[in-house]
Amino acid sequence: MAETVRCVRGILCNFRSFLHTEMLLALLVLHVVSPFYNTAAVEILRPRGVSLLHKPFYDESKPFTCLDGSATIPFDQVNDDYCDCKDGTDEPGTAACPNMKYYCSNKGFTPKTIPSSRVNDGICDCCDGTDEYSGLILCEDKCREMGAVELEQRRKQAEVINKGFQMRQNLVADGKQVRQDREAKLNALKEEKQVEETKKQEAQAAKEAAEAPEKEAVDKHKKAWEEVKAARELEKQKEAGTAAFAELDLDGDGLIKLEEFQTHLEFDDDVDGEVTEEEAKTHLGDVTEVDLDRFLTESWPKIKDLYQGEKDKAKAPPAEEPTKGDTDEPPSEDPVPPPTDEEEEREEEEEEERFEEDDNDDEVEDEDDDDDLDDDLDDDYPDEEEEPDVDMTKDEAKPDEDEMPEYDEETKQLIAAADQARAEYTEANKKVNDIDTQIRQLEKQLGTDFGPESEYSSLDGQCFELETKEYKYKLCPFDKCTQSPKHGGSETTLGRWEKWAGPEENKYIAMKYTKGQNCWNGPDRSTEVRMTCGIENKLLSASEPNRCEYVFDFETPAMCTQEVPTNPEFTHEEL
Ligand code: MAN
Repeated sequence: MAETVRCVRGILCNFRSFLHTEMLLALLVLHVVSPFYNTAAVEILRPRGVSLLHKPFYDESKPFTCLDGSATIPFDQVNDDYCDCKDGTDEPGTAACPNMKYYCSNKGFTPKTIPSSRVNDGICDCCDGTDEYSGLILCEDKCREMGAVELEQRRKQAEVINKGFQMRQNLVADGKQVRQDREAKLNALKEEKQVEETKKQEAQAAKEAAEAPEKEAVDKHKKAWEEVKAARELEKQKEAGTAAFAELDLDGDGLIKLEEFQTHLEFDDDVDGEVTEEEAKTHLGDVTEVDLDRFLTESWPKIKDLYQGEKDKAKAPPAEEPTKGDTDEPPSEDPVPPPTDEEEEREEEEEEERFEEDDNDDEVEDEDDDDDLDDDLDDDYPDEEEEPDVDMTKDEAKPDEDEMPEYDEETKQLIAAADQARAEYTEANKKVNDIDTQIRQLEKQLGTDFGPESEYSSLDGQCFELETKEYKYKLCPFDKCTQSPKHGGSETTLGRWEKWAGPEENKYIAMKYTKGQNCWNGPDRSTEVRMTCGIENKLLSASEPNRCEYVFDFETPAMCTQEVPTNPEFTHEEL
Protein backbone atom coordinates (compact mmCIF):
# COMPACT_ATOMS: atom_id res chain seq x y z
CA MET A 1 0.00 0.00 0.00
CA ALA A 2 3.04 2.26 -0.08
CA GLU A 3 1.80 3.74 -3.36
CA THR A 4 -1.22 5.28 -1.68
CA VAL A 5 1.01 7.83 0.03
CA ARG A 6 2.71 10.60 -1.85
CA CYS A 7 6.40 10.52 -0.95
CA VAL A 8 8.87 13.16 -1.78
CA ARG A 9 12.39 11.83 -1.52
CA GLY A 10 14.37 13.24 1.44
CA ILE A 11 11.37 14.96 3.04
CA LEU A 12 8.89 12.26 3.77
CA CYS A 13 11.10 9.19 4.03
CA ASN A 14 10.51 8.77 7.70
CA PHE A 15 6.91 9.77 7.31
CA ARG A 16 6.50 6.98 4.79
CA SER A 17 7.83 4.35 7.25
CA PHE A 18 5.69 5.87 9.95
CA LEU A 19 2.62 5.66 7.83
CA HIS A 20 3.36 2.27 6.50
CA THR A 21 1.65 0.45 9.35
CA GLU A 22 -0.87 3.04 10.51
CA MET A 23 -2.15 4.04 7.09
CA LEU A 24 -2.30 0.49 5.92
CA LEU A 25 -4.84 -0.28 8.59
CA ALA A 26 -6.76 2.95 8.10
CA LEU A 27 -7.06 2.63 4.36
CA LEU A 28 -7.94 -1.03 4.58
CA VAL A 29 -10.95 0.03 6.64
CA LEU A 30 -11.83 2.66 4.04
CA HIS A 31 -11.67 0.07 1.26
CA VAL A 32 -14.13 -2.08 3.06
CA VAL A 33 -16.61 0.51 4.33
CA SER A 34 -16.75 3.09 1.56
CA PRO A 35 -18.54 2.15 -1.62
CA PHE A 36 -16.88 5.12 -3.30
CA TYR A 37 -13.36 4.30 -2.48
CA ASN A 38 -12.77 2.01 -5.29
CA THR A 39 -9.53 0.29 -4.57
CA ALA A 40 -10.67 -3.30 -4.71
CA ALA A 41 -9.19 -6.26 -2.86
CA VAL A 42 -6.86 -7.06 -5.74
CA GLU A 43 -5.22 -3.68 -5.29
CA ILE A 44 -4.04 -4.77 -1.89
CA LEU A 45 -2.31 -7.76 -3.35
CA ARG A 46 -0.27 -5.83 -5.93
CA PRO A 47 0.89 -2.27 -6.16
CA ARG A 48 -1.61 0.15 -7.72
CA GLY A 49 -1.60 0.18 -11.51
CA VAL A 50 0.11 -3.20 -11.90
CA SER A 51 -1.52 -5.88 -14.00
CA LEU A 52 -1.83 -9.49 -12.87
CA LEU A 53 0.69 -10.36 -15.49
CA HIS A 54 3.33 -8.07 -14.01
CA LYS A 55 2.54 -8.73 -10.38
CA PRO A 56 5.43 -11.21 -9.85
CA PHE A 57 7.91 -8.39 -10.51
CA TYR A 58 6.55 -6.38 -7.61
CA ASP A 59 7.47 -8.34 -4.44
CA GLU A 60 7.20 -6.13 -1.38
CA SER A 61 9.68 -8.28 0.57
CA LYS A 62 12.54 -7.48 -1.82
CA PRO A 63 14.11 -4.41 -3.37
CA PHE A 64 12.51 -3.56 -6.72
CA THR A 65 14.50 -3.94 -9.92
CA CYS A 66 13.26 -1.82 -12.80
CA LEU A 67 11.82 -4.08 -15.51
CA ASP A 68 14.46 -2.83 -17.98
CA GLY A 69 17.12 -3.73 -15.39
CA SER A 70 18.37 -0.16 -15.31
CA ALA A 71 18.27 0.18 -11.48
CA THR A 72 17.34 -1.52 -8.23
CA ILE A 73 15.61 0.52 -5.56
CA PRO A 74 14.10 -0.16 -2.11
CA PHE A 75 10.55 -1.38 -2.58
CA ASP A 76 9.07 1.53 -0.68
CA GLN A 77 10.19 3.78 -3.56
CA VAL A 78 7.68 2.02 -5.84
CA ASN A 79 4.75 4.34 -6.48
CA ASP A 80 6.32 7.09 -4.33
CA ASP A 81 5.47 9.61 -7.06
CA TYR A 82 9.13 9.93 -8.04
CA CYS A 83 10.44 8.38 -11.23
CA ASP A 84 13.47 6.18 -10.46
CA CYS A 85 13.49 3.78 -13.40
CA LYS A 86 14.25 4.80 -16.97
CA ASP A 87 11.36 2.67 -18.17
CA GLY A 88 9.07 4.16 -15.52
CA THR A 89 8.17 0.76 -14.10
CA ASP A 90 8.70 1.92 -10.52
CA GLU A 91 5.67 4.22 -10.90
CA PRO A 92 2.86 2.05 -12.31
CA GLY A 93 0.25 3.79 -10.17
CA THR A 94 1.25 7.48 -10.34
CA ALA A 95 1.71 10.08 -13.04
CA ALA A 96 5.34 10.60 -12.11
CA CYS A 97 6.95 8.83 -15.07
CA PRO A 98 6.32 9.94 -18.66
CA ASN A 99 4.89 7.40 -21.13
CA MET A 100 3.96 4.94 -18.38
CA LYS A 101 0.78 2.91 -18.55
CA TYR A 102 -1.69 2.63 -15.71
CA TYR A 103 -3.61 -0.61 -15.45
CA CYS A 104 -7.11 -0.66 -13.99
CA SER A 105 -8.37 -4.11 -13.24
CA ASN A 106 -12.03 -2.98 -13.52
CA LYS A 107 -13.33 -5.91 -11.53
CA GLY A 108 -16.70 -7.01 -12.90
CA PHE A 109 -15.91 -5.57 -16.29
CA THR A 110 -13.01 -5.59 -18.70
CA PRO A 111 -9.56 -4.38 -17.55
CA LYS A 112 -8.15 -1.31 -19.20
CA THR A 113 -4.79 0.36 -19.66
CA ILE A 114 -4.61 4.14 -19.75
CA PRO A 115 -1.66 6.56 -20.07
CA SER A 116 -0.44 7.13 -16.51
CA SER A 117 -0.61 10.90 -17.13
CA ARG A 118 -4.35 10.51 -16.61
CA VAL A 119 -3.89 9.28 -13.04
CA ASN A 120 -5.35 11.78 -10.58
CA ASP A 121 -6.18 14.24 -13.33
CA GLY A 122 -9.69 14.76 -11.98
CA ILE A 123 -11.36 12.63 -14.66
CA CYS A 124 -12.63 9.11 -14.06
CA ASP A 125 -11.02 6.99 -16.76
CA CYS A 126 -11.40 3.53 -15.27
CA CYS A 127 -14.85 2.19 -14.45
CA ASP A 128 -13.53 1.02 -11.08
CA GLY A 129 -12.35 4.60 -10.37
CA THR A 130 -8.87 3.54 -9.20
CA ASP A 131 -7.16 6.10 -11.46
CA GLU A 132 -8.51 8.86 -9.20
CA TYR A 133 -7.40 8.44 -5.57
CA SER A 134 -6.03 11.88 -4.67
CA GLY A 135 -9.33 13.00 -3.22
CA LEU A 136 -9.73 15.58 -6.00
CA ILE A 137 -12.73 13.66 -7.25
CA LEU A 138 -14.62 10.62 -6.10
CA CYS A 139 -15.20 8.03 -8.81
CA GLU A 140 -18.03 5.60 -8.42
CA ASP A 141 -17.32 1.97 -9.27
CA LYS A 142 -19.50 1.35 -12.30
CA CYS A 143 -17.78 -1.84 -13.42
CA ARG A 144 -20.38 -4.30 -12.18
CA GLU A 145 -23.23 -2.33 -13.71
CA MET A 146 -21.39 -2.00 -17.02
CA GLY A 147 -20.33 -5.61 -16.78
CA ALA A 148 -23.94 -6.71 -16.38
CA VAL A 149 -24.96 -4.81 -19.54
CA GLU A 150 -21.98 -6.17 -21.40
CA LEU A 151 -22.69 -9.72 -20.27
CA GLU A 152 -26.33 -9.41 -21.34
CA GLN A 153 -25.18 -8.28 -24.76
CA ARG A 154 -22.72 -11.12 -24.97
CA ARG A 155 -25.40 -13.55 -23.85
CA LYS A 156 -27.72 -12.38 -26.62
CA GLN A 157 -24.89 -12.55 -29.10
CA ALA A 158 -24.11 -16.05 -27.91
CA GLU A 159 -27.74 -17.02 -28.40
CA VAL A 160 -27.60 -15.77 -31.99
CA ILE A 161 -24.33 -17.54 -32.63
CA ASN A 162 -25.64 -20.78 -31.16
CA LYS A 163 -28.91 -20.58 -33.04
CA GLY A 164 -26.92 -19.88 -36.20
CA PHE A 165 -24.74 -22.86 -35.38
CA GLN A 166 -27.81 -25.09 -35.12
CA MET A 167 -29.07 -23.75 -38.44
CA ARG A 168 -25.69 -24.36 -39.94
CA GLN A 169 -25.90 -28.02 -38.87
CA ASN A 170 -29.06 -28.26 -40.99
CA LEU A 171 -27.42 -26.42 -43.86
CA VAL A 172 -24.52 -28.85 -43.74
CA ALA A 173 -26.88 -31.84 -43.70
CA ASP A 174 -28.99 -30.37 -46.52
CA GLY A 175 -25.93 -29.38 -48.53
CA LYS A 176 -24.50 -32.87 -48.27
CA GLN A 177 -27.83 -34.41 -49.19
CA VAL A 178 -28.18 -32.09 -52.19
CA ARG A 179 -24.68 -33.03 -53.29
CA GLN A 180 -25.44 -36.74 -52.98
CA ASP A 181 -28.71 -36.30 -54.86
CA ARG A 182 -26.95 -34.40 -57.61
CA GLU A 183 -24.28 -37.06 -57.92
CA ALA A 184 -26.94 -39.76 -58.12
CA LYS A 185 -28.95 -37.76 -60.66
CA LEU A 186 -25.85 -37.15 -62.74
CA ASN A 187 -25.11 -40.87 -62.89
CA ALA A 188 -28.71 -41.66 -63.78
CA LEU A 189 -28.68 -39.02 -66.49
CA LYS A 190 -25.46 -40.35 -67.95
CA GLU A 191 -27.04 -43.78 -68.22
CA GLU A 192 -30.24 -42.35 -69.65
CA LYS A 193 -28.20 -40.43 -72.17
CA GLN A 194 -26.67 -43.63 -73.49
CA VAL A 195 -30.11 -45.13 -74.03
CA GLU A 196 -31.46 -41.98 -75.64
CA GLU A 197 -28.34 -41.59 -77.77
CA THR A 198 -28.92 -45.09 -79.19
CA LYS A 199 -32.56 -44.20 -79.88
CA LYS A 200 -31.42 -41.02 -81.57
CA GLN A 201 -29.04 -42.92 -83.81
CA GLU A 202 -31.79 -45.35 -84.72
CA ALA A 203 -34.13 -42.45 -85.45
CA GLN A 204 -31.44 -40.85 -87.58
CA ALA A 205 -30.95 -44.04 -89.56
CA ALA A 206 -34.74 -44.36 -90.00
CA LYS A 207 -34.91 -40.74 -91.12
CA GLU A 208 -32.15 -41.20 -93.67
CA ALA A 209 -33.79 -44.41 -94.88
CA ALA A 210 -37.10 -42.61 -95.36
CA GLU A 211 -35.56 -39.52 -96.91
CA ALA A 212 -33.70 -41.36 -99.68
CA PRO A 213 -36.80 -42.67 -101.54
CA GLU A 214 -38.61 -39.44 -100.72
CA LYS A 215 -35.86 -37.42 -102.37
CA GLU A 216 -35.78 -39.70 -105.35
CA ALA A 217 -39.55 -39.44 -105.88
CA VAL A 218 -39.65 -35.69 -105.28
CA ASP A 219 -36.70 -35.07 -107.59
CA LYS A 220 -38.34 -37.21 -110.23
CA HIS A 221 -41.57 -35.27 -109.93
CA LYS A 222 -39.76 -31.93 -110.09
CA LYS A 223 -37.66 -33.01 -113.02
CA ALA A 224 -40.76 -34.07 -114.92
CA TRP A 225 -42.33 -30.72 -114.12
CA GLU A 226 -39.23 -28.89 -115.35
CA GLU A 227 -39.43 -30.84 -118.57
CA VAL A 228 -43.10 -29.94 -119.01
CA LYS A 229 -42.28 -26.30 -118.41
CA ALA A 230 -39.39 -26.42 -120.88
CA ALA A 231 -41.57 -28.05 -123.55
CA ARG A 232 -44.25 -25.43 -123.01
CA GLU A 233 -41.72 -22.67 -123.33
CA LEU A 234 -40.38 -24.20 -126.53
CA GLU A 235 -43.87 -24.38 -127.95
CA LYS A 236 -44.52 -20.80 -126.92
CA GLN A 237 -41.38 -19.65 -128.66
CA LYS A 238 -42.26 -21.64 -131.74
CA GLU A 239 -45.66 -19.96 -131.90
CA ALA A 240 -44.23 -16.52 -131.32
CA GLY A 241 -41.48 -17.15 -133.88
CA THR A 242 -43.96 -18.42 -136.46
CA ALA A 243 -46.13 -15.34 -135.90
CA ALA A 244 -43.11 -13.10 -136.25
CA PHE A 245 -42.10 -14.91 -139.42
CA ALA A 246 -45.55 -14.29 -140.89
CA GLU A 247 -45.25 -10.63 -140.01
CA LEU A 248 -41.77 -10.26 -141.44
CA ASP A 249 -42.50 -12.20 -144.62
CA LEU A 250 -44.22 -9.24 -146.15
CA ASP A 251 -44.71 -10.77 -149.61
CA GLY A 252 -45.78 -14.10 -148.13
CA ASP A 253 -43.34 -16.12 -150.27
CA GLY A 254 -42.20 -18.29 -147.36
CA LEU A 255 -38.85 -16.47 -147.11
CA ILE A 256 -37.73 -13.46 -145.12
CA LYS A 257 -35.40 -11.37 -147.23
CA LEU A 258 -33.07 -8.62 -146.15
CA GLU A 259 -35.27 -5.85 -147.47
CA GLU A 260 -38.21 -7.23 -145.50
CA PHE A 261 -36.08 -7.32 -142.40
CA GLN A 262 -34.92 -3.78 -143.01
CA THR A 263 -38.44 -2.49 -142.46
CA HIS A 264 -38.09 -3.06 -138.71
CA LEU A 265 -36.37 -0.19 -136.99
CA GLU A 266 -35.64 -2.23 -133.88
CA PHE A 267 -32.72 -3.72 -135.88
CA ASP A 268 -31.24 -0.27 -136.43
CA ASP A 269 -28.27 -0.90 -134.20
CA ASP A 270 -26.55 2.46 -134.69
CA VAL A 271 -29.89 4.27 -134.37
CA ASP A 272 -29.35 6.37 -137.51
CA GLY A 273 -32.97 5.95 -138.57
CA GLU A 274 -32.26 3.29 -141.15
CA VAL A 275 -31.69 -0.47 -140.95
CA THR A 276 -28.74 -1.16 -143.24
CA GLU A 277 -28.27 -4.41 -145.12
CA GLU A 278 -25.37 -5.16 -142.87
CA GLU A 279 -27.47 -4.64 -139.70
CA ALA A 280 -30.30 -6.77 -141.14
CA LYS A 281 -27.86 -9.50 -142.13
CA THR A 282 -26.27 -9.64 -138.71
CA HIS A 283 -29.66 -10.11 -137.05
CA LEU A 284 -30.82 -12.62 -139.61
CA GLY A 285 -27.78 -14.85 -138.98
CA ASP A 286 -25.30 -13.80 -141.69
CA VAL A 287 -27.57 -14.79 -144.55
CA THR A 288 -29.59 -12.76 -146.98
CA GLU A 289 -32.78 -14.76 -146.62
CA VAL A 290 -34.25 -17.46 -144.34
CA ASP A 291 -37.12 -19.85 -144.56
CA LEU A 292 -39.35 -20.63 -141.53
CA ASP A 293 -37.29 -23.59 -140.25
CA ARG A 294 -34.06 -21.71 -140.29
CA PHE A 295 -35.71 -18.62 -138.91
CA LEU A 296 -37.09 -20.58 -135.95
CA THR A 297 -33.83 -22.35 -135.14
CA GLU A 298 -31.27 -19.64 -135.86
CA SER A 299 -32.73 -16.17 -136.22
CA TRP A 300 -35.64 -16.10 -133.78
CA PRO A 301 -33.70 -17.08 -130.63
CA LYS A 302 -31.34 -14.14 -131.38
CA ILE A 303 -33.92 -11.50 -132.16
CA LYS A 304 -36.86 -12.49 -130.01
CA ASP A 305 -36.01 -10.06 -127.23
CA LEU A 306 -35.46 -7.23 -129.67
CA TYR A 307 -38.28 -7.89 -132.08
CA GLN A 308 -41.37 -5.74 -131.86
CA GLY A 309 -44.28 -7.43 -133.52
CA GLU A 310 -47.30 -5.63 -134.84
CA LYS A 311 -49.16 -6.13 -131.57
CA ASP A 312 -46.29 -4.76 -129.54
CA LYS A 313 -46.08 -1.79 -131.82
CA ALA A 314 -49.76 -1.16 -131.27
CA LYS A 315 -49.23 -1.23 -127.54
CA ALA A 316 -46.14 0.96 -127.43
CA PRO A 317 -45.74 3.84 -129.92
CA PRO A 318 -42.77 3.10 -132.24
CA ALA A 319 -41.18 6.45 -131.48
CA GLU A 320 -40.38 5.21 -127.95
CA GLU A 321 -37.21 3.27 -127.42
CA PRO A 322 -37.98 -0.21 -126.05
CA THR A 323 -37.17 -0.21 -122.34
CA LYS A 324 -35.01 -2.87 -120.80
CA GLY A 325 -38.03 -4.32 -118.99
CA ASP A 326 -39.88 -4.63 -122.27
CA THR A 327 -37.05 -6.42 -123.97
CA ASP A 328 -36.74 -8.86 -121.08
CA GLU A 329 -40.39 -9.85 -121.42
CA PRO A 330 -40.99 -12.60 -123.99
CA PRO A 331 -43.56 -11.59 -126.56
CA SER A 332 -47.05 -12.30 -125.27
CA GLU A 333 -48.56 -15.43 -126.67
CA ASP A 334 -52.06 -14.54 -125.64
CA PRO A 335 -52.31 -10.83 -126.26
CA VAL A 336 -54.66 -8.67 -124.27
CA PRO A 337 -57.18 -6.87 -126.48
CA PRO A 338 -56.09 -3.30 -127.16
CA PRO A 339 -56.89 -1.39 -124.02
CA THR A 340 -58.40 1.43 -125.99
CA ASP A 341 -61.20 -0.83 -127.27
CA GLU A 342 -61.89 -2.29 -123.89
CA GLU A 343 -61.87 1.04 -122.20
CA GLU A 344 -64.13 2.44 -124.83
CA GLU A 345 -66.58 -0.41 -124.41
CA ARG A 346 -66.53 -0.10 -120.65
CA GLU A 347 -66.99 3.60 -120.81
CA GLU A 348 -69.92 3.25 -123.14
CA GLU A 349 -71.56 0.71 -120.85
CA GLU A 350 -71.04 2.85 -117.84
CA GLU A 351 -72.38 5.85 -119.64
CA GLU A 352 -75.53 3.93 -120.54
CA GLU A 353 -75.93 2.64 -117.01
CA ARG A 354 -75.54 6.06 -115.56
CA PHE A 355 -78.13 7.30 -117.99
CA GLU A 356 -80.57 4.53 -116.93
CA GLU A 357 -79.92 5.08 -113.26
CA ASP A 358 -81.01 8.64 -113.55
CA ASP A 359 -84.44 7.50 -114.69
CA ASN A 360 -84.92 4.61 -112.24
CA ASP A 361 -86.32 4.58 -108.67
CA ASP A 362 -84.17 3.87 -105.57
CA GLU A 363 -84.83 0.15 -105.46
CA VAL A 364 -83.72 -0.39 -109.00
CA GLU A 365 -80.78 1.83 -108.32
CA ASP A 366 -79.65 -0.50 -105.53
CA GLU A 367 -79.96 -3.52 -107.74
CA ASP A 368 -77.99 -1.80 -110.41
CA ASP A 369 -75.30 -0.97 -107.91
CA ASP A 370 -75.01 -4.63 -107.08
CA ASP A 371 -74.76 -5.46 -110.73
CA ASP A 372 -71.96 -2.97 -111.10
CA LEU A 373 -70.10 -4.61 -108.30
CA ASP A 374 -70.61 -8.02 -109.82
CA ASP A 375 -69.40 -6.74 -113.14
CA ASP A 376 -66.26 -5.44 -111.52
CA LEU A 377 -65.69 -8.67 -109.73
CA ASP A 378 -66.26 -10.64 -112.90
CA ASP A 379 -62.79 -9.61 -113.95
CA ASP A 380 -61.29 -11.70 -111.19
CA TYR A 381 -63.85 -14.20 -109.89
CA PRO A 382 -66.62 -16.25 -111.49
CA ASP A 383 -70.11 -15.41 -110.33
CA GLU A 384 -71.22 -18.23 -108.09
CA GLU A 385 -74.71 -18.24 -109.46
CA GLU A 386 -73.67 -18.28 -113.07
CA GLU A 387 -72.41 -21.35 -114.82
CA PRO A 388 -68.71 -20.71 -115.35
CA ASP A 389 -68.11 -20.19 -119.04
CA VAL A 390 -65.07 -21.57 -120.80
CA ASP A 391 -62.97 -18.44 -120.52
CA MET A 392 -63.50 -18.23 -116.79
CA THR A 393 -62.50 -21.80 -116.30
CA LYS A 394 -59.42 -20.98 -118.29
CA ASP A 395 -58.78 -17.91 -116.17
CA GLU A 396 -59.15 -19.90 -113.00
CA ALA A 397 -56.96 -22.67 -114.32
CA LYS A 398 -54.33 -20.25 -115.52
CA PRO A 399 -52.36 -19.73 -112.31
CA ASP A 400 -52.23 -23.49 -111.90
CA GLU A 401 -50.43 -23.77 -115.20
CA ASP A 402 -47.37 -22.21 -113.64
CA GLU A 403 -47.70 -24.20 -110.46
CA MET A 404 -46.16 -27.57 -110.10
CA PRO A 405 -48.88 -30.24 -110.02
CA GLU A 406 -49.52 -32.15 -106.81
CA TYR A 407 -47.32 -35.13 -106.06
CA ASP A 408 -48.73 -38.48 -106.94
CA GLU A 409 -50.09 -40.65 -104.12
CA GLU A 410 -47.01 -42.79 -103.84
CA THR A 411 -44.75 -39.73 -103.49
CA LYS A 412 -47.14 -38.20 -100.99
CA GLN A 413 -46.89 -41.32 -98.89
CA LEU A 414 -43.11 -41.26 -99.09
CA ILE A 415 -43.11 -37.61 -97.98
CA ALA A 416 -45.50 -38.39 -95.11
CA ALA A 417 -43.29 -41.29 -94.01
CA ALA A 418 -40.18 -39.09 -94.19
CA ASP A 419 -41.98 -36.30 -92.27
CA GLN A 420 -42.85 -38.78 -89.57
CA ALA A 421 -39.26 -40.07 -89.43
CA ARG A 422 -37.97 -36.48 -89.28
CA ALA A 423 -40.35 -35.65 -86.41
CA GLU A 424 -39.24 -38.76 -84.52
CA TYR A 425 -35.61 -37.87 -85.04
CA THR A 426 -36.22 -34.28 -83.87
CA GLU A 427 -37.90 -35.61 -80.74
CA ALA A 428 -35.07 -38.08 -80.04
CA ASN A 429 -32.49 -35.36 -80.66
CA LYS A 430 -34.31 -32.99 -78.31
CA LYS A 431 -34.30 -35.61 -75.56
CA VAL A 432 -30.54 -36.04 -75.85
CA ASN A 433 -30.03 -32.27 -75.87
CA ASP A 434 -32.24 -31.84 -72.79
CA ILE A 435 -30.24 -34.50 -70.96
CA ASP A 436 -27.01 -32.80 -72.03
CA THR A 437 -28.25 -29.49 -70.65
CA GLN A 438 -29.12 -31.11 -67.33
CA ILE A 439 -25.77 -32.89 -67.18
CA ARG A 440 -23.91 -29.65 -67.85
CA GLN A 441 -25.87 -27.87 -65.12
CA LEU A 442 -25.27 -30.64 -62.59
CA GLU A 443 -21.58 -30.80 -63.43
CA LYS A 444 -21.33 -27.06 -62.96
CA GLN A 445 -23.09 -27.28 -59.59
CA LEU A 446 -20.96 -30.22 -58.47
CA GLY A 447 -17.86 -28.35 -59.58
CA THR A 448 -18.73 -25.29 -57.50
CA ASP A 449 -17.13 -24.95 -54.07
CA PHE A 450 -20.09 -24.57 -51.71
CA GLY A 451 -17.85 -24.63 -48.63
CA PRO A 452 -15.89 -27.35 -46.84
CA GLU A 453 -19.15 -28.96 -45.66
CA SER A 454 -21.41 -27.82 -48.53
CA GLU A 455 -22.92 -25.38 -46.04
CA TYR A 456 -23.29 -22.61 -48.64
CA SER A 457 -25.06 -24.87 -51.13
CA SER A 458 -28.53 -23.53 -50.27
CA LEU A 459 -27.49 -20.00 -51.30
CA ASP A 460 -27.02 -21.13 -54.89
CA GLY A 461 -29.97 -20.01 -57.01
CA GLN A 462 -31.14 -17.39 -54.50
CA CYS A 463 -30.73 -13.61 -54.69
CA PHE A 464 -30.65 -11.04 -51.89
CA GLU A 465 -31.41 -7.38 -52.29
CA LEU A 466 -30.58 -4.20 -50.45
CA GLU A 467 -31.75 -0.69 -51.18
CA THR A 468 -29.58 2.32 -50.50
CA LYS A 469 -30.51 5.93 -51.19
CA GLU A 470 -29.43 5.73 -54.80
CA TYR A 471 -29.31 2.07 -55.81
CA LYS A 472 -30.83 -1.33 -55.44
CA TYR A 473 -28.00 -3.84 -54.97
CA LYS A 474 -28.43 -7.54 -55.56
CA LEU A 475 -26.28 -10.48 -54.57
CA CYS A 476 -26.96 -13.80 -56.27
CA PRO A 477 -24.37 -16.04 -54.57
CA PHE A 478 -22.24 -18.12 -56.93
CA ASP A 479 -23.64 -16.14 -59.85
CA LYS A 480 -23.31 -12.35 -59.83
CA CYS A 481 -23.69 -9.00 -58.08
CA THR A 482 -25.67 -6.16 -59.63
CA GLN A 483 -26.57 -2.54 -59.08
CA SER A 484 -29.74 -0.83 -60.41
CA PRO A 485 -30.31 2.90 -60.10
CA LYS A 486 -33.53 3.49 -58.13
CA HIS A 487 -34.58 6.42 -60.25
CA GLY A 488 -34.37 4.86 -63.72
CA GLY A 489 -31.56 3.32 -65.72
CA SER A 490 -30.46 -0.16 -66.51
CA GLU A 491 -28.90 -2.80 -64.29
CA THR A 492 -25.12 -2.86 -64.03
CA THR A 493 -23.23 -6.09 -63.35
CA LEU A 494 -20.79 -5.54 -60.53
CA GLY A 495 -19.02 -8.86 -61.04
CA ARG A 496 -19.53 -12.53 -61.70
CA TRP A 497 -18.69 -15.32 -59.25
CA GLU A 498 -15.02 -16.12 -59.27
CA LYS A 499 -13.86 -17.65 -55.99
CA TRP A 500 -13.69 -17.71 -52.22
CA ALA A 501 -11.37 -14.93 -51.27
CA GLY A 502 -10.72 -14.97 -47.51
CA PRO A 503 -7.19 -15.37 -46.12
CA GLU A 504 -5.61 -18.73 -46.85
CA GLU A 505 -6.40 -20.20 -43.44
CA ASN A 506 -9.96 -18.92 -43.52
CA LYS A 507 -10.90 -18.53 -47.14
CA TYR A 508 -14.63 -19.12 -46.69
CA ILE A 509 -15.26 -15.76 -45.05
CA ALA A 510 -15.19 -13.70 -48.24
CA MET A 511 -16.34 -14.11 -51.84
CA LYS A 512 -14.94 -12.45 -54.92
CA TYR A 513 -17.02 -11.46 -57.94
CA THR A 514 -15.03 -10.12 -60.91
CA LYS A 515 -15.32 -9.17 -64.60
CA GLY A 516 -18.36 -6.95 -64.12
CA GLN A 517 -19.33 -4.16 -66.48
CA ASN A 518 -16.36 -2.06 -67.45
CA CYS A 519 -15.97 1.17 -65.52
CA TRP A 520 -15.63 4.18 -67.79
CA ASN A 521 -11.93 4.98 -68.01
CA GLY A 522 -11.30 2.39 -65.34
CA PRO A 523 -11.22 -1.33 -64.52
CA ASP A 524 -14.00 -3.90 -64.85
CA ARG A 525 -16.30 -3.62 -61.86
CA SER A 526 -15.68 -6.13 -59.05
CA THR A 527 -17.19 -6.92 -55.66
CA GLU A 528 -15.94 -8.46 -52.46
CA VAL A 529 -18.60 -10.03 -50.25
CA ARG A 530 -17.66 -10.24 -46.59
CA MET A 531 -19.54 -12.94 -44.71
CA THR A 532 -20.55 -12.87 -41.06
CA CYS A 533 -22.51 -15.19 -38.77
CA GLY A 534 -26.23 -14.41 -38.42
CA ILE A 535 -29.51 -16.26 -38.09
CA GLU A 536 -30.74 -15.31 -41.55
CA ASN A 537 -29.33 -14.86 -45.00
CA LYS A 538 -29.26 -11.12 -45.42
CA LEU A 539 -27.42 -8.50 -47.41
CA LEU A 540 -26.51 -6.01 -44.69
CA SER A 541 -24.63 -3.30 -46.55
CA ALA A 542 -23.16 -2.33 -49.89
CA SER A 543 -20.50 0.29 -50.42
CA GLU A 544 -18.01 1.44 -53.02
CA PRO A 545 -14.77 2.25 -51.14
CA ASN A 546 -12.91 2.69 -54.44
CA ARG A 547 -14.51 3.66 -57.74
CA CYS A 548 -16.10 0.57 -59.28
CA GLU A 549 -14.79 -1.65 -56.47
CA TYR A 550 -17.68 -2.66 -54.25
CA VAL A 551 -17.91 -4.28 -50.83
CA PHE A 552 -21.00 -6.13 -49.65
CA ASP A 553 -21.58 -7.36 -46.10
CA PHE A 554 -23.66 -10.49 -45.96
CA GLU A 555 -24.76 -12.49 -42.93
CA THR A 556 -25.65 -16.13 -43.03
CA PRO A 557 -25.98 -19.04 -40.59
CA ALA A 558 -23.50 -20.88 -42.80
CA MET A 559 -20.82 -18.69 -41.21
CA CYS A 560 -21.70 -19.72 -37.60
CA THR A 561 -18.99 -22.31 -37.29
CA GLN A 562 -18.65 -22.51 -33.50
CA GLU A 563 -20.89 -22.78 -30.50
CA VAL A 564 -20.19 -20.37 -27.62
CA PRO A 565 -21.12 -20.58 -23.90
CA THR A 566 -24.61 -19.20 -23.31
CA ASN A 567 -23.58 -17.75 -19.93
CA PRO A 568 -20.56 -15.69 -20.86
CA GLU A 569 -18.22 -14.51 -18.09
CA PHE A 570 -15.29 -12.20 -18.07
CA THR A 571 -11.98 -13.97 -18.31
CA HIS A 572 -9.68 -14.56 -15.39
CA GLU A 573 -7.52 -11.61 -16.37
CA GLU A 574 -10.61 -9.44 -16.61
CA LEU A 575 -11.63 -10.43 -13.10
C1 MAN B 1 -22.17 4.30 -62.09
C2 MAN B 1 -22.22 3.43 -60.86
C3 MAN B 1 -21.24 3.89 -59.82
C4 MAN B 1 -19.87 4.03 -60.43
C5 MAN B 1 -19.91 4.88 -61.67
C6 MAN B 1 -18.55 4.91 -62.36
O1 MAN B 1 -22.66 5.54 -61.80
O2 MAN B 1 -21.94 2.13 -61.26
O3 MAN B 1 -21.19 2.98 -58.74
O4 MAN B 1 -18.96 4.61 -59.51
O5 MAN B 1 -20.86 4.38 -62.58
O6 MAN B 1 -18.55 5.71 -63.46
